[in-house]
Amino acid sequence: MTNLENIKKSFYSNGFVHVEKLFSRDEIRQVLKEIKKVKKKFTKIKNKNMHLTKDKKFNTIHDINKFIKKGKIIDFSKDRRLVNIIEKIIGKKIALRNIEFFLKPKKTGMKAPVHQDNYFWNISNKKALNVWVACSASNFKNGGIYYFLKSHKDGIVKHELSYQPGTSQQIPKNYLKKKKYKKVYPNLKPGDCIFHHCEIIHGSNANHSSSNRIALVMSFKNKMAKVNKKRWDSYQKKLEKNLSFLRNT
Ligand SMILES: O=C(O)CCC(=O)C(=O)O
Repeated sequence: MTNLENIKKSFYSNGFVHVEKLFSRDEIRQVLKEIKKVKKKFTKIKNKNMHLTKDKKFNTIHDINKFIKKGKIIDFSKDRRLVNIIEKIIGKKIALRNIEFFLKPKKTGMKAPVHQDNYFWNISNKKALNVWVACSASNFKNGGIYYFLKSHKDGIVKHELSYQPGTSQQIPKNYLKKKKYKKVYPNLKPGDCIFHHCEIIHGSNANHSSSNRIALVMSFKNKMAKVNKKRWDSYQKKLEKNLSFLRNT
């Protein structure tokens, strides 16, 4: 079996696959420099795509691809090493959906509530995934991403408002209690990537540690994959409810 076939097999069996050292430390340093620049830009423009911690540090910034059109981060989204893996998993001809930063600063970085990405994306044939690029170490201690193993096999689950910034909906605790999935915390080094299925249940804890946990997240879909319009519209209303709650607190 080729390496790409092993990656695909692991992805569909577990719901995610951890690929070590896909990018070099030097490439990650370049990305970190760009992240700094984007943060500066967002400090000036302030909009609904960004969420701050209680001590006013950037926690998440979404829709980065609407604000930057060139540079190392955009190059990453077209990088052959990445594209080969994505095409093996969801089929040829892929489209970038979104680029986000999950910056989770030390001490005050906020949790990402437990969710499934496809609850937000509404892609009917599920030919979509997230690429989670570690730009720092990421593990159990510093609020690293965690997964409920094989949970993508059970389809979309009911969510409720999270009342949290950055990830507006969450899966109720009693559902997870009933299902008894195995919860795993991958241990990533800078340059490692995770490719995760759009329906794997996942989240991350607050970062109380003394080290930042920085991730660049890019989502892709197969070009032919269609968004379910009715579900999309219904989700937009739920998103607005969460945003409105946050605006008024
Ligand atoms: O990085 C995190 O803390 C959460 C990221 C996430 O939810 C995602 O990549 O879908």
